[in-house]
Amino acid sequence: MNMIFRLSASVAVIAGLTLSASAQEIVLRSSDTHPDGYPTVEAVRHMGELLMERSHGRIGIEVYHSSQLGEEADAIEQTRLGVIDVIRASFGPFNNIIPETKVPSLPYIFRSTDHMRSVVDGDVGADILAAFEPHGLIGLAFYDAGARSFYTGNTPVRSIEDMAGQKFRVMQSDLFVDMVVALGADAVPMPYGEVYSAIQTGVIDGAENNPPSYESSAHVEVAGYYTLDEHLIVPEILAISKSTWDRLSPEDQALIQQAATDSVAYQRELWDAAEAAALETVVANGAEIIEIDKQPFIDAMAPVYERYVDTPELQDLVARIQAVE
Ligand code: BDP
Repeated sequence: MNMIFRLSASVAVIAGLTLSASAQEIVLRSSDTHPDGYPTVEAVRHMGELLMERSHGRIGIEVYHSSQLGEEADAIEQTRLGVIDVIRASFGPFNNIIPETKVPSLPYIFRSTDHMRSVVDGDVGADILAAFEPHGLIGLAFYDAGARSFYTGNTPVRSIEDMAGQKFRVMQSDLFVDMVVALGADAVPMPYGEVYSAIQTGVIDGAENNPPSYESSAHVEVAGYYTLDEHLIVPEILAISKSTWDRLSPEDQALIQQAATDSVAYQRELWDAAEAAALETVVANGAEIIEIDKQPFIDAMAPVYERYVDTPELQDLVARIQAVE
C-alpha cells in the first residue's frame, strides 16, 4: 500500500539472460482529488519524472487522480498515517487540524494571485510549510488554486443580499462554514465528490470553487451562475507523509524536496492556462459569469478574522502576509 521498496534483485532468468524486472526501488503513491490532466495532477507527474531522471530510475511517483485513494479529507488522514505517501490537497481540510493553515485560508487575505505567490515563495511560506511536521506531514511545496467564487443553480448572486436563504457546500473546515454564515447564507461541509448530486437533487443551492474545478467537476452543468466575488485565494499543499520521509536517506529526501520545489513553476504555468481556458469553456457551455462589487463581501469578513485569528502567533502571521508587497 504505502511506499514500496522494490528489491532491484528481483530478476528473471530467461534462456540464460538476466533481466532486471524493475530498477525502481522506491515508488511513492500520491493522491489527488482532481481528474487526469488537471494542473496539480500533471505537476506531481512532472515531479515524478524529475525524480526518475535525477535518481537514475531509482525513485518514482505513482499518481492516483480522481480521488482513487479516497476523498480529500480521508486521503489526508491516510497520508498522516503513512498509508498514502504523498498528498496534493487544498489548505481547507487542514484548517481544523493545523492552526497555521487557517491564515492562508482566510477570505480576502491575499490581494491577488501574485501577492499569494510572493508570500508563499518567501519566509512566511517556509514557516507555514514547517507547521505541517508536528501533524505527521512534511510540507514540500505550495501549488496555485487561483480564486474561488460562489456558484448557484437557481438564484444568481448579483449582490450580497442574494446570498440570503441559499445553502452552499464548503470544504470540511469550520472557518469556511462561518465565512458563508457571515455572508448571510447557510453552509454544509461535504466531500467534493458529493457536490454534483447534492446540487442536482436540491440538497444545496450551490457551492464555491475556482474556474478549473467548477468546469472539470461539471458542477457548471447543475449550477450555471458563477459570481466573481473571489472570496478565497487559498493555496494548495503538496506534502509527504512523515512516516515515509523518516524512512528515506537524507540524500533521497533532498532529491524529493528539490523535485517538488522544481514542479512549482510548471504547475503555475499549467494553472494560468487552465484558468483562462476554464472560464471560456463554461461560458461556451451556457454559464453566466456575474461581475459583482466585492466590497460588501470583504466588509462582512471581520467576524471571521476575529474568530479564527485567535492567537498572537496567528495575528503575527496575518500582519506578515499583509506586509508582503
Ligand atoms: C479544489 C481543490 C481541491 C479541493 C476542492 C474542494 O483543488 O483540493 O478538494 O477544490 O472544493 O479547488 O473540495
